[in-house]
Amino acid sequence: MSDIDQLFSRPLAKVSDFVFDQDVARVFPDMIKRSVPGYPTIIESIGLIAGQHAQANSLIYDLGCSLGAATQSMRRHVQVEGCRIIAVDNAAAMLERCNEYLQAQDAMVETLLPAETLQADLLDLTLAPCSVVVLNFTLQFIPPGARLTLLTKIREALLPGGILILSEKLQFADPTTQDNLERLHYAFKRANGYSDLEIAQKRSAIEHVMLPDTLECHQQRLQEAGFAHSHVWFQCLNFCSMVACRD
Ligand code: GEK
Repeated sequence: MSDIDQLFSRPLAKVSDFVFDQDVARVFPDMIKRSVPGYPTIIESIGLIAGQHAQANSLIYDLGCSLGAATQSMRRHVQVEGCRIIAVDNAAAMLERCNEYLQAQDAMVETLLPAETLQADLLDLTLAPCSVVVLNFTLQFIPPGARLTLLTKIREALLPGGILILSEKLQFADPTTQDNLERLHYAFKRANGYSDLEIAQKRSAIEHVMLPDTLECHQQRLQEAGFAHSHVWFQCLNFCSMVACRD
């Protein structure tokens, strides 16, 4: 169903800012797997973590769901009664493809958690009370000035005992750490078949669109948003995932 990512393989006269359009939707599973170290492990583990924290008769949100990989994983792992997933993205092309994947999953497995998709900007979205919220590599695309407001909105919507799973690319304050992990990430991409040209053009396309923070910045912002506790449960190179607990 997914094509090989060759979007940046030819020299481009001008590299435009990255957008989640039909071309990206077509190659997205291949692109994210070859670009984000540990992505399959993170997706599978999101299902396990949600399975531990999802509460009966509650909502689960997958915010910035793309093609719904985290939603599909949670549908496989969450066992409690009466749960429902709302998968939200503002990109129509991504959601169209997400719906196809969810329908294919429905056709293969009989008893799955109900999931619906919603096209909306996360900054305009009103969240209903929920037990689990997933932001899997989404916050880094939200304008930095709006990130605390979004996290506060999530914290306020979470039920007692509720959690946020937050995965992000990390920036490092120490230049040596930053340089080492960035070079290792490029080596990872090269080992997965991306050329130096593809890596450079993708980097130009993304540099004004995806703005990573340091781990310390995330931890402080989560605290400011009112989360009682947060911890890292996964890190591979400069990519990490955290769990933040409401109380
Ligand atoms: C996964 N979680 O595979 N409102 C709604 N959606 C947004 C917004 C916004 N303001 N900004 C960006 N997005 C997925 C991967 S990708 C990460 C997430 C990446 C959406 C955007 O359209 C895209 O689908 C997603 O956030 C980010 O588990 O490509 O590195």
